[in-house]
Amino acid sequence: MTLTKTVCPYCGVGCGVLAGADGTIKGDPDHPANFGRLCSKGTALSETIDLEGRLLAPKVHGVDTDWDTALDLVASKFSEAIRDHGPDSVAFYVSGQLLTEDYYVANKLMKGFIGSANIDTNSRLCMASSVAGHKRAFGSDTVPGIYEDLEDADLIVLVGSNLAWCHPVLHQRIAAAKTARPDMKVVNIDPRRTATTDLADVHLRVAPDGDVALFNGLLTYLAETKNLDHAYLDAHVAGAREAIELAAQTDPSQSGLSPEGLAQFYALWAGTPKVVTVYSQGVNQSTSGTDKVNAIINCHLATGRIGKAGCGPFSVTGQPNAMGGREVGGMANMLANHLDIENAGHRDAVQGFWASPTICTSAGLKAIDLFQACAAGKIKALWIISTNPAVSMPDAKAVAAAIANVPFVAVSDIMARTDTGDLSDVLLPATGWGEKDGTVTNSERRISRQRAFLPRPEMARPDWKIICDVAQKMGWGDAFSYRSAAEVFAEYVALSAATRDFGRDLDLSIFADADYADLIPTQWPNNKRFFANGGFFHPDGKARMIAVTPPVAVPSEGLTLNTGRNRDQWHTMTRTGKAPRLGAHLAEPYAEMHPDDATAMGVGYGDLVAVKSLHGDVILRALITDRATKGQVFAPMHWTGQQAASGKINQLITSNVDPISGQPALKTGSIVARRFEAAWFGFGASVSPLAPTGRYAAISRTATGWQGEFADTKAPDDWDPFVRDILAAPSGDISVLEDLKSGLVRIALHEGKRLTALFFASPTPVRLARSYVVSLIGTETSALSSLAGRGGADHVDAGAIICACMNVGVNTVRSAIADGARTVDAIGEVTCAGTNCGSCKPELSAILAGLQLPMAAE
Ligand SMILES: Nc1nc2c(c(=O)[nH]1)N[C@H]1C(S)=C(S)[C@@H](COP(=O)(O)OP(=O)(O)OC[C@H]3O[C@@H](n4cnc5c(=O)[nH]c(N)nc54)[C@H](O)[C@@H]3O)O[C@H]1N2
Ligand SMILES: Nc1nc2c(c(=O)[nH]1)N[C@H]1C(S)=C(S)[C@@H](COP(=O)(O)OP(=O)(O)OC[C@H]3O[C@@H](n4cnc5c(=O)[nH]c(N)nc54)[C@H](O)[C@@H]3O)O[C@H]1N2
Ligand code: SF4
Ligand SMILES: [Mo]
Repeated sequence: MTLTKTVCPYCGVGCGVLAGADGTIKGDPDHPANFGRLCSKGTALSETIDLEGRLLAPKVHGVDTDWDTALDLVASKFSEAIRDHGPDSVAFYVSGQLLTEDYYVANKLMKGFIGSANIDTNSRLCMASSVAGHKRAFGSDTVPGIYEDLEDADLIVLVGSNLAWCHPVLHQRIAAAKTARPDMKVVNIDPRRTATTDLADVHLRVAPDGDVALFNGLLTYLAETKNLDHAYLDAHVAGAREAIELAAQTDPSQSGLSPEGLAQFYALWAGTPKVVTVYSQGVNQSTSGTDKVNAIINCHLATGRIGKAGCGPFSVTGQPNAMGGREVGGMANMLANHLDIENAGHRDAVQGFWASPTICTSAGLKAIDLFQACAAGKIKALWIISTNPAVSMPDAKAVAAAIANVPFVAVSDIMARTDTGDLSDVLLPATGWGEKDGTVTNSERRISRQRAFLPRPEMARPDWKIICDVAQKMGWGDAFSYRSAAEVFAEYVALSAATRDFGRDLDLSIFADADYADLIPTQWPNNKRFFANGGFFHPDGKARMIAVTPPVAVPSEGLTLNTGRNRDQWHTMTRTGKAPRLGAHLAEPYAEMHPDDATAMGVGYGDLVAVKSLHGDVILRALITDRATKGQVFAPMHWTGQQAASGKINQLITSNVDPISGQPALKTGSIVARRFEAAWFGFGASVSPLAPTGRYAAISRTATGWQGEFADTKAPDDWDPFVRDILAAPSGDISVLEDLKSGLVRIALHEGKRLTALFFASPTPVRLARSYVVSLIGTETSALSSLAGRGGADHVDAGAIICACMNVGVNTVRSAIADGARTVDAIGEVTCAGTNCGSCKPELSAILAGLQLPMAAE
C-alpha cells in the first residue's frame, strides 16, 4: 500500500499525515511540524472519512438535483440581487478550514468581480484580534516566530491557551523539551485549571479579562527594574514612552492575582531572556482582545525579545488554514496577499493583476455585522462555505433566525445535515479531506500540501471548483477558468510579487518554480524569523508599542460563563462526532463548575443544570471539580441540534465585540444556573441513530451504533411508543421490565434474536455500566440478561474513555493505580493508556493526583 503525504485537517499545528485509501493513518516522520506525532483527533481520522452522513448530491429545498440546476439557481439569485440591490446586498461567509486555493477564488470573486468586500470568515471569531494586534504593532499581520522557539525557550508563558487539548502536538513538543531540560519553566495563565496546567510550574488563575492589567503590570515592572532593551527600542520601536506611562497607571491587582503571584511571575519573566508568550482564544475572544495582544507584544518589544531563537510573542492559530486565509486576504477588511483595501496603490495593483471589472474600495461587513444585516433584511443572497454559524456564532438563536431571514441561502458542506445546512435553500456537496487537493499554512507560516488519497464521491466537487462554476455562470468564466488547484496556487504566488513590490512581508517567490505535485512543507520566507533586527512594516520601519488600559470590569450578578474546547471533539462535531473512540471521552455537553457553586445550587454528582442568559437557555450535565474557579462555569462549544436537545452553548452568549477587531467575546457570558428538576433520567444504546428529543438529550457514536443520555420533567404515560420514537425503531419485539418501587424502567428491543436496542430510565441519574450495555448491542443476548445492565462478577466496566487511541477507560486506569501504578508511564505499561499519541497523558496525571476529571455520568 503506498501512503500519501498530506496534512491533518484539524488544528493549526498542521501535522503531516501519511494516509492510505484502506484507512491507514500515521504521523509523517518527515514533517517538521510533528516529526511523526499525531494527537487523538489525528489518530482517529480513519473513523471519520467514510460516507456516513455525507452530502452526496446538490439539493434544492431538500430535494436532490443535478449540478447545473443548482449552480444556475445560485448564480441567478446572486446576479439578481446585485442587479436590483447593488453588490453590497450579497455576502459570503467562509472558513479558516478552506484550502488556500478555495479561499483565493472566493475572495477574488467577491472583491474583484462582484465588487463588494462582504466576505468574512469564521476567522473573525478566532484570529481577528491577533491580526489587528499584529497590524498595530508590526504594520502587517506577521507572525514572527517558529515552532523551534518553543523548544529553545527557557520560559514559556501560555496565555488563554489550552494547548494540551487544542494544539496537542505542540504541547507534546514542549513537554519533551521540558523533560530534556528540566530547568525550562512553563507558566499557564487561565482563569481555570486545565489539562495544560498540569505541565506548568506556575498557574496564574487570572480573572476573566484580567490579562491587560497583568501584562501592563509586567511592562511597568520591566521599566522600573531597568530591564528594558534601550538599544532595540531606540533603533526599532516607536510609542514606548506613551505605552509605559499609561501602563504605569494600571493597578495590576485588577488581574485578580495576588501581589506575591504577580511578583514571582514578573521576576521570572524579567530574568529569563529566552521567553515565548504563546496565546490563543483566552486572549483573542474578548472585548479587549486586541489590547491583550498588544499588551503582550509590548513586553516583547520593550525587551527586544522578538525574532530571536527561543523568544517572541506567538499566536497559535486554531484552524488548519487560518494563516492561509489571512494571507489571501479572506476577511472583510483585507485585500489579497496582505495588502490593504484602503490603499489605492494596493487596490490598483490587485485589480490590474486580476484584470477585474471592479475592486471593492472599503471594508465589508464583519461577521457579527454581517448576520445583523441579514436580520435587518439588507442581505438578499448569502453563501456559507465550510462553517456552521448557526452553532458557532454568539447569540446563535438570533443568527439562525437571521439566516432564515435571507431570501436566498446557499451552503457548501460535506455533510447532509448541519444546523446551518438545515436553513439553506441550496446545499452544494463539497469534497472532503482526503478527496481534495490544495495547500494550507500552519501557525509557523509553513505551507503544506493536502493531497487526495480517497476516491472522490461522484457528485462532490472541490470548493474552489464550485466557486469558479458559479463565477462562470455569473459571466466571468475567463477569470475563473482554472483546471486545477495547482493553477489557482500559481496565480496566487504570482500575485504575491505585488506584495513584495510594496515592501510587505508576504513573499511567496520561493514557490514560483516549485512543482505543486511534489511540494514539500515549506516555510515562507525561507525558514526565517522576523524582526530580530527591526524591519517592521510601518512606513518608518519601526514597530509600535501601543498604550493600552484594562477594560472596566462590569460587575455580574450571576455566574460568568467561559467556553471552549474538548480534547477529542472538533467544533460542531460534524466529523469527530463520527468516531466512536472520540465520542467516548466526554459524551455530553457539560457545565464544569466549582463544588461550592454546585452545592449552592443543590446540584450533585450526575445531576443536570439548567443554564439561562438573556438570550436563551440550555441544559447541561454538571461536571463538579475544583479545577473550576468559584463563580465561573466552563462549557464546551461543540454540541449542536444534531446531537443534543438543548446543548448549544452559543444561544447564551451576547454579541459583544472587540471594537478594533470585531471579534466577539465568546469567553465571557453572564448566566444564572439552577438544578434541572428532572422527573426521569434515561440512557439508551441502539444499532441505529437515536433522536435528540425531549428536554435533555445527548447522542453519540459508539462502536456498536449510537448511545444517548436523556432526561425530562414528565415521564411518558406509556414507555413503549415513547422509546420506539427515541430509538427510531418502529418495529422489533419489545420487552419492558418496570420496577414500580424504584421506578426503574428497563427496555430491550430485538429483531429476531439480535438485540437492537436497550433503554434504561430511572427517577435518579442512571447508574449502570454503559460500556457494557453498549457492547451488547447487535449481539444475540436475551432480554433477561441484557436488562441487568451490568456484566457478571468477571466483567469490569471500563468507564469513560481516557485514552482514545488504546480505548482505555477511567475505571481501568483507576484499578491500575490501585494495583500500584504510580506514574503515567507505569499506567501505560499496565493498560497501554497514553502509549500511542500521548494526548491523554495530562489526564492520566490528573487521575494519579486524585483529581476526578472525566464525565459527570460515568
Ligand atoms: N480538540 C480541539 N482542538 C482544537 C479545536 C477544537 O475544536 N477541538 N479548535 C481549534 C481552533 S479553531 C482554535 S481557535 C483553537 C483554540 O485553542 P484554545 O484557545 O487553546 O482553546 P479554548 O478552549 O477555546 O480556550 C483556551 C482557554 O482560554 C481560557 N480563558 C477564558 N477566558 C480567559 C481570559 O480572560 N484570560 C485568559 N488568560 N484565559 C482565558 C479558557 O479557560 C480556556 O482554557 O483550538 C484548535 N484546536
Ligand atoms: N462559545 C464559543 N463559540 C465559538 C468558539 C469558542 O471558543 N466558544 N470558538 C470560535 C472559533 S475560534 C471558531 S474557529 C469557530 C468554528 O466554528 P465553525 O467553523 O462553525 O465549526 P466547524 O464545525 O468547524 O464547521 C465547519 C463546517 O464545514 C464542514 N466541512 C468540513 N470539511 C469541509 C470541506 O472540505 N468543504 C466544505 N464546504 N465544508 C466542509 C463541516 O461539516 C462543518 O459543517 O467557532 C467559534 N465559536
Ligand atoms: S495536533 Fe492533532 S489536530 Fe492538530 S494538526 Fe496535529 S494531529 Fe491534527
Ligand atoms: Mo478557531
